[in-house]
Amino acid sequence: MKLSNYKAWIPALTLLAGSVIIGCKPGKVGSAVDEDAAKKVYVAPGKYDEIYAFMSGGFSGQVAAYGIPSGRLLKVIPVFSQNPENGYGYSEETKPMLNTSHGFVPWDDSHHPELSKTNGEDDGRWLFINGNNTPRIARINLATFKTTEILELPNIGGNHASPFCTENTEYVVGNTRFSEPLDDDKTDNPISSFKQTFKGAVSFVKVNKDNGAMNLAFQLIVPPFNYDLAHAGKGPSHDWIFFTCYNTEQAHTLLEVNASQRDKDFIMAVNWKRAEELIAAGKGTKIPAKYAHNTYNENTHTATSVIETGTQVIDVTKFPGLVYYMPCPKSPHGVDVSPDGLNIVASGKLAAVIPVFSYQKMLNAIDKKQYDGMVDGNIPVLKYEAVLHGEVKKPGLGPLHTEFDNKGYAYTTMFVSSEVVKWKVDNLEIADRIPSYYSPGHLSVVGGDSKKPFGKYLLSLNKITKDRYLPTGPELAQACQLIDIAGNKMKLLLDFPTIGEPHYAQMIPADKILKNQVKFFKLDDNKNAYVTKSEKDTKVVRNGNRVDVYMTAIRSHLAPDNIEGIKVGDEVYVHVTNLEQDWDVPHGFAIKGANNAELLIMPGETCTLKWVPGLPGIIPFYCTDFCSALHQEMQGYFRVSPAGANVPIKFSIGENPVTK
Ligand code: RUQ
Ligand code: CUA
Repeated sequence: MKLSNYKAWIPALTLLAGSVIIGCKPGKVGSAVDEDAAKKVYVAPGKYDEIYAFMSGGFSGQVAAYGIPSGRLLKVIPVFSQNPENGYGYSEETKPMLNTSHGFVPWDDSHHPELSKTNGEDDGRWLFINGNNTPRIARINLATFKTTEILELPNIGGNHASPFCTENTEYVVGNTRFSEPLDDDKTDNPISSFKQTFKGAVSFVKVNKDNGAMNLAFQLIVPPFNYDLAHAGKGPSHDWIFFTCYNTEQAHTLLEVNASQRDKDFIMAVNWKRAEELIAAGKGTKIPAKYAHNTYNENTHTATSVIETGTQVIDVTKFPGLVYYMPCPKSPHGVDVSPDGLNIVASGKLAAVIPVFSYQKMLNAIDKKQYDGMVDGNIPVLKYEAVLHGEVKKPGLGPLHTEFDNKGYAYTTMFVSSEVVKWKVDNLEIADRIPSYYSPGHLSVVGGDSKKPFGKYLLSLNKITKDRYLPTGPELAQACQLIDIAGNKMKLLLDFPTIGEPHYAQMIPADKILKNQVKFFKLDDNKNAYVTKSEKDTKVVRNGNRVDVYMTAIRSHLAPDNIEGIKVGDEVYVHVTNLEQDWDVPHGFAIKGANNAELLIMPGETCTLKWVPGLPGIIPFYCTDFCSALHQEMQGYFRVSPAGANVPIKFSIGENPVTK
């Protein structure tokens, strides 16, 4: 496609002029916006947005928070990737967050942000997100917008169907995309032994309801398919969680062809309550496993990484009533549960219809043993017709994901036909469709996977950008579109670019987040092992070739700011405590030539930069965050002497006479 509809952004420009026009090029639907679109996304200077959108950064490994409806980027929250902007994964305090059983892994591919839920509603406490590649689940504290816990998951490859919360966040659940032999299978298995030796594993991570702490409670060993996505039941279906599986062909090569053979794959329905009971009754088997569990303590401002061993597993083929398969056309991707918990919507990438399964009919079919064969000998496959509520006919091409509003409608993305389709859940009739540019993957409605959707806005998270923005070389900006769903007809409001790949997003009314905001950390509560609570306590301590610098930062100086006696090859740890006790006064810290990022220290926090000076000389350091009128004066010097030198440790501030 050539760059032909650059006028798409004209409406945004007209905002500046305070007037509104239709930014429409004749014949180009892609540029058509309603007359009042500009007004609807315009958030006046100094005003807050109504909604937070938490968007996964996809292959950036991060999460970003945006204001909706403006589409303004508010913050990038580092999760699985090092972030030099604030030293996450570079400072001594945060490095342990990225530890795994494979060692330090400073990147991942994050797909699904999931807000914690109470009674099936988003409660605004935590945001979970999966790391796909080296399987992990992270928890972000939404009071501080910091990642506070990362739990690795053993026995799986590709933590894609993850992390999905049960109705009260009893568990966050993840399932394997790439089935593989269990970690303790030490056989040198050939890949061709897929059907015999590969396994799937569903991980149930227990979440402490008071503090959010995660623990791997148990794993269910399931047949080796590719498990793609999940959603837990709610209300009547509270006890169940549903997964899509593709590659029920069990191919291990050229899946494009070989995993698209069967007309129907499966939805896997798991009764997690029953699994919990089996574990409580001692039916689990303990198997060896090794996985990292990393926790960031908000009082010490320090992360610790523990390698946990062992996990409890249940082989689902041994316990009837635990797992059922429902046939589902064809290579299903998303699976979504309606707000009342009664309908399960599956989106088959290659399917011509959207099947909607009835929870009640599923129970009846189980009751009456309406089976259509077994998987692995004794996992029942329920009859398609017996469990079907109905099919949405002619929805479009390439359905991927569905969310719901507060008026009984569902919205489904169509990847191939590039549109969002609105349909009524009770009669399965299509109510509206709107083009989306281009090829939407996920969509997000405010509260759209919860028991009480808020509605009003929908984000279409698009995979292909083409001509939507000014070109930026071979790689174009990532594309996201805001759609107004308040009325009968959907209306395109805004295009805005995002970080990484905007894989999925969850949106929540801002007041649920605002009320918990931490404005600064109390210095009195700072329990960091290297905290310095006042300037008079600053010091520099040598211990062999290790030097600890206890430094403070306050507008507008770092103390001490003249440090001598450092030698080439020393391991220098600079522990900087920000003494400020006020909102929005971070200080930064950087050292010339340090093979490291900067630190960005929040008020009341302590952060540590490790530096090994390689050359003798005078080395400046400074505050990197423009904190005050005299920010540019916030600087100092190290004197680095040759390795064998005899210069004693000496540190000071304010000893130099002011030059007249
Ligand atoms: S999947 S584009 Cu990684 Cu969420 Cu559907
Ligand atoms: Cu502190 Cu600039």
